[in-house]
Amino acid sequence: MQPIMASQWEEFYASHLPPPDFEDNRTLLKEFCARQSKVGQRIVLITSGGTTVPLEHNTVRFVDNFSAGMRGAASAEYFLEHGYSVIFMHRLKSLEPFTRHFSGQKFMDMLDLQITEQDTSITVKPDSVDVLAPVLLNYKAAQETGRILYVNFTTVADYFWLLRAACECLATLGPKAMLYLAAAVSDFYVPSNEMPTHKIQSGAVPNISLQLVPKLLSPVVNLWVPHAFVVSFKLETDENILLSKARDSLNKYKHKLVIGNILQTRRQRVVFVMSDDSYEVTLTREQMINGIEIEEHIVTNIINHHTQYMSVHKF
Ligand code: PAZ
Repeated sequence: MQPIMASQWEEFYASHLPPPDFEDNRTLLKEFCARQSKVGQRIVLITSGGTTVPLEHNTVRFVDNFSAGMRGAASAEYFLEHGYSVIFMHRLKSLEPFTRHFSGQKFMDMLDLQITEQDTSITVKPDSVDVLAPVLLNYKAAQETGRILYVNFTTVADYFWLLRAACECLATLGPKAMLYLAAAVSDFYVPSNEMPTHKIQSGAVPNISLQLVPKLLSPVVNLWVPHAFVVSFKLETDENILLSKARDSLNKYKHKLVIGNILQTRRQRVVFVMSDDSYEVTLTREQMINGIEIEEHIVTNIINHHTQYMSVHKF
């Protein structure tokens, strides 16, 4: 009898341990999905931010990428506004829904400090109330209704373990589950058995050999959540290949939708690629000046496709 060959993604799991907080996150994911499923909620799993590739087991140095997590964090807010429950699976310390509006010094600049002999108080500056209030209102609504779960990853291996665990929980929701894979996942990694244990010394130029990270879309679509509405993102820097790369990905993995974007223009233009159609979603200059975010339009468009998908795919 021929031995059964493990696929590349199976080998990746076999050679990378789960992160230390994995079992806790798995429990949180299970409980969250069970609660949302009980009340008939639609759930979107949003992946957001970049993964790191450690160069040492005791990691001092790692390979990273540009992703700030803006796409995922902004989209999470719009999905919540449309009544979805959200699993926000993000890179630790990348942008998060709601707090993203006040990153850096912005939050401090919104506050006034009054110190008297009797007491100390902090108030929101009058001209900042209009900015803070709507965000705070939406944040509190999401928290109080328990419609958002935050889980985080750092390395590409953490991402792998969390994604599979999230899919296991989402599978029970059938077509009501959506995957919105906006994270910028590393394409290359240093195999565990080729990685030094300790910090690479600075005396000599290291010779680092990278391997291809297996693509998870195949098990996601075929094994883990075969009934879910799966949306992936494709980032390129060369406009000439964007559409063909997006279409290649759709043809290969047979999921529902690929959203293509170009690094420099990703905040104002994306292209939706489906099996039978493709179209652009863009912001005008005026919309950008008025603070409209492209994620608002991306999310509205996707929800229309998801609703249509659910109407023909009963579970
Ligand atoms: O995180 P961000 O807002 O800075 O950028 C978003 C993005 C470009 C990472 C996302 O839209 C995307 O294309 N993600 C997939 C990248 C890829 O693997 O091709």
